[in-house]
Amino acid sequence: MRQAWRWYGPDAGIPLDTIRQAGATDVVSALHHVPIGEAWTAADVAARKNLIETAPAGRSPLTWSVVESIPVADAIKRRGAEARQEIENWIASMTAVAENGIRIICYNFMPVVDWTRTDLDHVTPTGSTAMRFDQDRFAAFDLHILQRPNADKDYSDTDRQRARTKFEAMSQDDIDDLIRNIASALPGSTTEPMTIPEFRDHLEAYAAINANVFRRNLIGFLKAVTPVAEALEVKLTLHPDDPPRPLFGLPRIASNAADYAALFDAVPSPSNGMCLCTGSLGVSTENDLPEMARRFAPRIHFAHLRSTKREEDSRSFHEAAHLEGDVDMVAVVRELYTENRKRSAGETIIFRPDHGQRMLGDLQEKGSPGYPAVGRLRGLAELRGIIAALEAGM
Ligand code: DNO
Repeated sequence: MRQAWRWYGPDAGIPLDTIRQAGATDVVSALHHVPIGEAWTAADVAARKNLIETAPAGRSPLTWSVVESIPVADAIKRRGAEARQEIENWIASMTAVAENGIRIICYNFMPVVDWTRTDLDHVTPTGSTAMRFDQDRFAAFDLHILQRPNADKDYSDTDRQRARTKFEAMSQDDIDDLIRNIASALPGSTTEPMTIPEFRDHLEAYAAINANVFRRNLIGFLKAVTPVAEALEVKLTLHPDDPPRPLFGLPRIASNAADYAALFDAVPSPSNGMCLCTGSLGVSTENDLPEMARRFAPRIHFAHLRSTKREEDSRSFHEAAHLEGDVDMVAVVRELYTENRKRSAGETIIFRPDHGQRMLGDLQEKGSPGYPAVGRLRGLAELRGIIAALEAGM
């Protein structure tokens, strides 16, 4: 399995040598500076590729093998008036990527908000910090800060009481922090940062879109893009919802095995693939990750490997160390490794250590939340250990 590292580009403070020293050979990157919905050009992709792949004398080569992500514009998700044009633009971006020899593209289809956390630096018992989703803080945001109409219907009396207590104990700084974490969009997010009034407008635009409609919109998108992807020999990998359940009353439709099965049935094209993100899917008790890895093995071209730990209330969770938490990582890697051995060299599954806790030198850096150098290096090292053991026949 090819080992990769997400790189946010030259200004993000992590030099390419970090990737080499971590032992990865492959890079996952995107043109984060291009506004969502604007078509990428082959020249722009080539410039980024040059930056990644032109190794200084004496350094080992790196390959940009996965694009994560080409964002899917909101108009496509809602099938709004601009949807056709936006799909054309998305296809143009995919073509620019393929012209540069990159054959795996990750994307997601989450409405209004992308991956969501309430706390970015929750202190763990080792002194490292982890990202966390605290259900009560989330509900406090929804009910008291966003003040979403009818939000109270989504919570029990006890939930609402707990959210109120949480909210009343918050300082203005806490509130600002929570707004930044949820509405301002985390790094790599493929949705636009929003003010609270914009957030409400966005939700309003989804008022008539339930899970069935939303799934139909995704299938419509896939039917439009997969024939071109096939011709370009590109694999599209849908990233799961994070967390894998509806938020803010919005539908989410890539949260479990049944969701993915429905998409593969509706659009059987071999270009319709999956990014197995164990951290996102692992939050739900209904997802058996080794079983999902086995069931969808031929569709998996890219994997995000990390673990989460559900907390007492079962809806809160934090990002655990890669071999801790609720995910049976050894069993998942074994499934991927087994699938990978059946494939030809050009078809290998690529994985990256997803996220990492902030530790050691990370704690002095102001890097991208979720993407510290040392925490990810620890994650990759542990995953490499599993692979080495499998390779040795253990
Ligand atoms: C968070 C990531 C997301 C993910 C996109 C995929 O760390 O998993 O940013 O890359 O949602 O489109």
